[in-house]
Amino acid sequence: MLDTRTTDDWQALDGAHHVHSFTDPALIASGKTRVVVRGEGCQIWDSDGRRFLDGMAGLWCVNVGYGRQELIDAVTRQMAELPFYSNHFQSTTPAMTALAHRLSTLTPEGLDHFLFTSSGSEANDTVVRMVRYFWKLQGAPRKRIFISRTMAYHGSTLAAASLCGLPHMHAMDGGTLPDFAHIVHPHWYGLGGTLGKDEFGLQAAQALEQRILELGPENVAAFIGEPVQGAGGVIDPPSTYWPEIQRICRKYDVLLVADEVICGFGRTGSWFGAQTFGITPDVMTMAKGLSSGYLPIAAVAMNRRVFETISGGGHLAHGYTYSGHPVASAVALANIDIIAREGLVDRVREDIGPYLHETLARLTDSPIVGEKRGIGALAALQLIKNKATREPFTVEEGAGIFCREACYARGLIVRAVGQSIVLSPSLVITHAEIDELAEKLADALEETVRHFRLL
Ligand code: PXG
Repeated sequence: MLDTRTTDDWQALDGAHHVHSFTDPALIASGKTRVVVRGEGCQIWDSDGRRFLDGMAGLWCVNVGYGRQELIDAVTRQMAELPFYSNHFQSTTPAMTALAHRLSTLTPEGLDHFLFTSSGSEANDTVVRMVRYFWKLQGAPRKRIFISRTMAYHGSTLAAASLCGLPHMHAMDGGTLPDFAHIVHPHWYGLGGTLGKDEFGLQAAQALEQRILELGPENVAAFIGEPVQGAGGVIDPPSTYWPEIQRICRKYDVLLVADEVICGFGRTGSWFGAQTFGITPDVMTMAKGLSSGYLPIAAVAMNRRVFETISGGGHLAHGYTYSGHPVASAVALANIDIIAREGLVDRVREDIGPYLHETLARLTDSPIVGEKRGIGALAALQLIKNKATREPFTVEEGAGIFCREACYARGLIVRAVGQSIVLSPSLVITHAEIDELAEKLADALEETVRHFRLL
């Protein structure tokens, strides 16, 4: 049936009934909902027929681009054959077992066991339960504390929100749960002062050792971090950082958990961010690029030590109705096939990653751009009031949001994280699209410079 509703109709209905994620409800109530109706490659269209270049791949997730017939076919086939069966009580379906096997060929050495969930938040929540269970079975039940970082995003469920290092996430419902601690995030430009990058990377990692010693290693269960912090503003750490974090975790027998929800499936130029940064975590979570967002699916990967320990505990009192959902598993398998067949991981590392970063580096000539950071198909431009002193814009000045809106007005979707403009395009983005993105962004930056009278 042809739907004849207009943008105004959708906005009115939306304001009346729909509670949005990470949005001020007042904007929705006043009819400012953007109604997105179609996607193809790296482009999306709104309900007024306006085209946008999607610099965010949806929400850091549409790695293979929109409109892939192969994924639609995989869904249709699995729907017809078996739309649902669970993995509870000794059952499986071929799609979920095949996906677990396929993932074991892609993850770092030893991470061969997979527990499926439907979202990154559930995956990280699951990690909190599994890791505490692991230590209990290891005879160390006091090891319960999780250490994460400021500016981290790990999800919106209770435990995942406690893992986050974003003050507004904690402020909403009165703080974190017990047994969550945070250390500083490794952002050299913002926090490094006069230190060189490598030295700062080591210092930022050594904050973990200090915190473990303060809390007592006998109380610390795990450290969790995104290889590159995404929603916190695309913070790629100095190369000294992750190996030092790994050394400290091993020294105190603290499990190392990599949250690969954004970094997984090619985004940093390897299948997983851990591989890009040369570490082997004990546990990893993944979501988003696992299915390129076509259906909700996520996973927790565990190494042999973790898996064998929790297997020794008998009946596992954990699971979700949709763990390993066959249709989501089928689309994830087909998505991984596309990434592998089209060489998208190598493409990020050797082609579009370098091209994106070279192109964006030219924008640092702007008086408002203090730093370009990121790696592979993850990038950010830090907007700054005074380049010489690195004086930042305040939240009230809102340079980030001003520039983001200027990008939207030019048909480019970007994210503003604080006073940074963040990009995470599909891995199929072309050079011509990167040129278009940079042109629109340069223009939006110019408008922002004029608005804040920086010339
Ligand atoms: N870990 C990381 C690193 C994420 O980026 C999650 C976990 C949670 O995944 P789910 O599937 O439960 O959303 C995420 C999600 C933003 C933004 O502000 C980013 C995410 C979610 C919402 C907003 O860019 N990433």
